Amino acid sequence: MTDSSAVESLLQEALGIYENEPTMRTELEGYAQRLREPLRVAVAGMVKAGKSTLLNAIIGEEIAPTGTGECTRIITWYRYAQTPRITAYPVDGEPSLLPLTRVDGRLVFDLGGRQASEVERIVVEWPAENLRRMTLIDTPGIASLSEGVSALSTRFLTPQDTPSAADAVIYLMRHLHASDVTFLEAFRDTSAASTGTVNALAVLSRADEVGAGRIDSLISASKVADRYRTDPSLRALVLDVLPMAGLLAQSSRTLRQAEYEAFVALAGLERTQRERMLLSADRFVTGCADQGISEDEARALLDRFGLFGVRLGSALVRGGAGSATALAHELARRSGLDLLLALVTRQFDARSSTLRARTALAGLEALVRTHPRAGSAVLGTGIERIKANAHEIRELQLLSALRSGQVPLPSSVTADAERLIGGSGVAPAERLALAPEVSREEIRSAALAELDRWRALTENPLVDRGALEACQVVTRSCEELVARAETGRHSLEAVTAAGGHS
Ligand SMILES: Nc1nc2c(ncn2[C@@H]2O[C@H](COP(=O)(O)OP(=O)(O)OP(=O)(O)O)[C@@H](O)[C@H]2O)c(=O)[nH]1
Ligand SMILES: [Mg+2]
Repeated sequence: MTDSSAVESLLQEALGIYENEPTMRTELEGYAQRLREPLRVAVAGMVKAGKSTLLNAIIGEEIAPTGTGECTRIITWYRYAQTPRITAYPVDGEPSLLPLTRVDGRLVFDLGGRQASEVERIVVEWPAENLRRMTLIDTPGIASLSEGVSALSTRFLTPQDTPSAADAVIYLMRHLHASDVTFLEAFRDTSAASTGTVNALAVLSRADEVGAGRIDSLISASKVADRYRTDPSLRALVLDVLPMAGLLAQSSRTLRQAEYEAFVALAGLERTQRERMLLSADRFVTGCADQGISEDEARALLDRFGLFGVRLGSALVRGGAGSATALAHELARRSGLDLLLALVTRQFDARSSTLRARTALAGLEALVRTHPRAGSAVLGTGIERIKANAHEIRELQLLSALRSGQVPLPSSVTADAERLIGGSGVAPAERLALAPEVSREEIRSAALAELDRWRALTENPLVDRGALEACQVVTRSCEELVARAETGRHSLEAVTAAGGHS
């Protein structure tokens, strides 16, 4: 039985036990619904970290409000639908549809005279490909200037008694602050109840500003991200850290022909002249006027790409980007967007059902604990049984424990253990550190070698008791890899079907 179907049956059982309690039923039905929907990924971080800009880059359109408007203070959901629609849910009263209004290509939310504080949430349904695999939730900045707004996001993402409204989080930060760690700890512990799993990705955002907009800014940002990746306080809380120039990513995904032509004009200038122009925003605007690019156009280019993006764009055209499409692809790649999307695929999509099942289990666990009823003890037993059998959940728990240094494994094998349980991605080749295109036979033999090694460790009397359990989880992961390579199947059943060891 897959995680989801076992959890779904348990939720059905719970619906029977709480039959006459509408509030509990609604909560339980909500968890069941979440199992069937795409993964919910929140974009979170401190105020002005670049969350909405990044979200637009992922969606590929400028639909989330960025900058300073009122609507940046409202929690906004972006769900896949074939027909665009925006619905506002007020704190009091019935939901209402908002008009689909665009200004300069950007979508603007017209609240119809309401204040942002009167709106509980906005739901945007939008036909964007990336929303098919995950529902994105844009959240107002944590530790924002307005305490009320900050508290809104914190309550939403890290509530006291229920699991988080998000199954996973992309957390943006410009520098690592104590409050980032505090938030990520709360997200891990609340969302996962007592399970202690890790389900966040960190983005070092606005990476173009790290090197003051110089062309090598992204390299400097990568070095900072590398440092954060090994930072002891962050390692146990996030699966990975990635630098990103979100503004560049957003603008490359929506690059216009006229912008491409402006880059071509800049690339055609004599070198010293161009470099002088690109020294500051003011010089750029003045210099553009001499080239027949109006002040408005020059400012728009800066707003959309930043000085770094303008520098990089014209350098890429000089380097041979021969069309708007070619330039857009190259800018998106350099911005870090492609890597982030690949990471989301590896770490979130591939674990989607596990993460959703985990949310539902955490919700049910909290509900049974706070509202025990005659017969509800059986639900607790059911939760424990699923958790013990749901190997993917145990992998996520172990990952968090290994990374926070709680497991007394010899350091020589810790990195391999992390990788085998999916720390670098859950695909077999990723777990075994093999090239993506290797044959199934190669995967099988590599997995068998690992299996032997980890079995030997579990049988070694010198291995500490605390480490033994970890070795058993890793062994189980190896068994699954072998079974999968042998049967070509992709689930826990593969092991049982192969007559293996569970
Ligand atoms: N240079 C640069 N500016 C950026 C980048 N990402 C966002 N910005 C700018 O930073 C400002 C804030 O960006 P938003 O995307 O609105 O940030 P946010 O985190 O959603 O802000 P709040 O929702 O208000 O907390 C805007 O003016 C963006 O244009 C980036 O990668 N580079
Ligand atoms: Mg925002």
